[in-house]
Amino acid sequence: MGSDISVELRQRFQNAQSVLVLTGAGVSAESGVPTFRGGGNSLVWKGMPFDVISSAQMVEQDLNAVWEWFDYRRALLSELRPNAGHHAIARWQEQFPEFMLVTQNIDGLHQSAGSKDVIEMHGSIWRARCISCHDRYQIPKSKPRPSSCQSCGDRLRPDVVLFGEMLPSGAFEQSAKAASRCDFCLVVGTSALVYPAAELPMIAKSAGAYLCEVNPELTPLSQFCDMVLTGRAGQVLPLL
Ligand code: BV8
Ligand code: ZN
Repeated sequence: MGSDISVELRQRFQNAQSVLVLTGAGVSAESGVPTFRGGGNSLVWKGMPFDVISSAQMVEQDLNAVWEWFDYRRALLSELRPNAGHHAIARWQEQFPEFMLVTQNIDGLHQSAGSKDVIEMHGSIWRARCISCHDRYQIPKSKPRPSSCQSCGDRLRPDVVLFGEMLPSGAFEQSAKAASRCDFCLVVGTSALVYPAAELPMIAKSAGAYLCEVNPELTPLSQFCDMVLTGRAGQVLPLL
């Protein structure tokens, strides 16, 4: 890998006017955050596959189980730090006339690395939302989460987009708009399986953007990319 980031790729990136970066769980892997599907096995919690425990249906069925799963993940995350990949992306923020970071991750590590105006398509594990009045509450690290809504007293749920749920209003539209305007789209650490996030690189491609993927494995997106950098985010992104 190393220095064989082609001159062409580096030139295209450095001369880009409008950059869209889309990240998935892989960008946090080197920080110690388990990915969902990497390495062929999918994350399981108490015998339930990840897309069962992280689903709208489970919030209806057993909200306590959903909180147990998210409390466990927040406890894991509170010890973890952004890696060189997150920091490289944060450094790019001011280097282009237009720059947008869209993440599928809910871990908040991009913000910890200094990225601003991050579009969190799937919400944030560090926020809770009231199931009836939708009031939102920050969940401080290593502190117990608020138990009920201060406005209406109803129960809270993670402010995260679960399978079968709509994305935060405007998140997809804003991301899709950036995708249709960008001239360089970098897709880092995603298996490109989850929609509608996985549509973004294709929107960029059809709008004429140069599409570059960074992933140790090939994905369904790889065939559409102008450049596939087979490697880890923490290794590759600082080289860009
Ligand atoms: C919706 C929050 C519509 C929860 C998440 C059939 C066909 C098509 C679509 C569907 C379908 N059946 C159902 C759907 C819709 C579903 C979907 O897309 N399912 C897929 C799985 C088939 N989508 C939804 O439900 C979405 N909502 O569509 O609503 C709707 C319309 C009308 C009315 C109502 C609803 C909501 C999707 C959001 C779900 N929430 N997360 C939580 O975290 O608990 S998704 C979850 O998967 C995470 O957000 C994660 O980010 C996301 C995608 O996974 P990745 O980020 O790609 O991570 P993954 O582990 O898969 O891959 C890691 C990659 O990193 C690998 O490629 C690996 O090689 C690479 N890697 C590893 N190490 C490194 C690395 N890369 C770089 N460096 C490294 N070191
Ligand atoms: Zn409320």
